[in-house]
Amino acid sequence: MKAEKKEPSSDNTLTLEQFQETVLQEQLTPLWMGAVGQLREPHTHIEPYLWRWKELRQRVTQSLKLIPLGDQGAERRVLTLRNPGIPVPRMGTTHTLIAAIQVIAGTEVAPSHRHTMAALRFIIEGEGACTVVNGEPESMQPRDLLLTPNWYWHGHFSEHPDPMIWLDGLDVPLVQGLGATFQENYPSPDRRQPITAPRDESIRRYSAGGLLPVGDRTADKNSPLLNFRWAQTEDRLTQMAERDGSPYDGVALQYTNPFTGGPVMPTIDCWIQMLRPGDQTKTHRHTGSVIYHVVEGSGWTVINGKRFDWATGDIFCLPPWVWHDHANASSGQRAILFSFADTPVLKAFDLYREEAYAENQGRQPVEATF
Ligand code: 1HN
Repeated sequence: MKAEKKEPSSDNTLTLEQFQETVLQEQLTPLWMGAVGQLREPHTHIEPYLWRWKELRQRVTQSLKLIPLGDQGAERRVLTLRNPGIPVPRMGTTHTLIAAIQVIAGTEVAPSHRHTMAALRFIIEGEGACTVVNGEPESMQPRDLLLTPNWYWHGHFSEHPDPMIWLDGLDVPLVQGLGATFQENYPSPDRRQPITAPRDESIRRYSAGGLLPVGDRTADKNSPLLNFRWAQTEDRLTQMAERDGSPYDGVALQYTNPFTGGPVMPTIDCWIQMLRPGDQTKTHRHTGSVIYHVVEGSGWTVINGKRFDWATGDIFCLPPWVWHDHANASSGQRAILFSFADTPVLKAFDLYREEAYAENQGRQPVEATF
């Protein structure tokens, strides 16, 4: 007779401990073993962190000499900023977004490609470079915001000996997490897309905000204005600063899609904010993660009790649902922060929440410095 072998899972003499141990091996997690605790409020492996411009600039400048662009080198000369909570070689400045620094110079060309990740570029320094977006060259000037939405062809070229350095922002970890990453190269032998539109045509057509060309309205969720020039942004900030300001954000402006009034791209919201001399905001927290770039000035941001002092060029990240407030360190100079966030995604699915810090006159205590 065949010896009868009893499966442990069918043994009704199992203790609870044996049961739990056994089912864990079977890829089953009893909800009563603590998993519910993870759901009471956001838990994240993302840490607040700050990258200093002095160091970033030095590294990106070194990369200019070490790695060529093109077939014998890199497709893009990019250093991505990896959060300490994310293991190598994964990408992530937060759990949904990445920031990166890119440089091109001389007569270099970064070949055209397209991908399902949405991208933005905030220009930091240099001159004489363009991004070609779906056949239209967008000229880059310091502090401009350029857009390269999901599945738009894009490549870069330089026409000036000096390096052009910019901040790239993309929703790479979000799209990876949703299992929707696709990328393809432009299908021509030299991988350069033909130029089919006048340079900066999107500025000509769409930068006046309230006045839009009849017949151009589309159902596209992406802003048709692909370059928000700094001169206009700064003018609006300066005018708003005379009277307005939020207790949590200072003088904050959202870059918007002129047709919808909504965010510039469906997954990424972009802001510019000014902290006037001596401004110090109150503390709040919200769902959604944010990456900040210091455009000008110096100050600090307190994140869950830790103070991060920043100066021009620095980049820092804010994990979701952390207490934060900002201050301008100067009593004479303005401070300006550019930021991008995943908030449109949260808002689209009714997951956006915001909470004010109640104690201590609305400002969290500082317990440590970065
Ligand atoms: C990318 O395609 C660009 O097109 C820049 O310039 C940075 C970072 C991660 C993944 C793709 C670009 C990027 C990127």
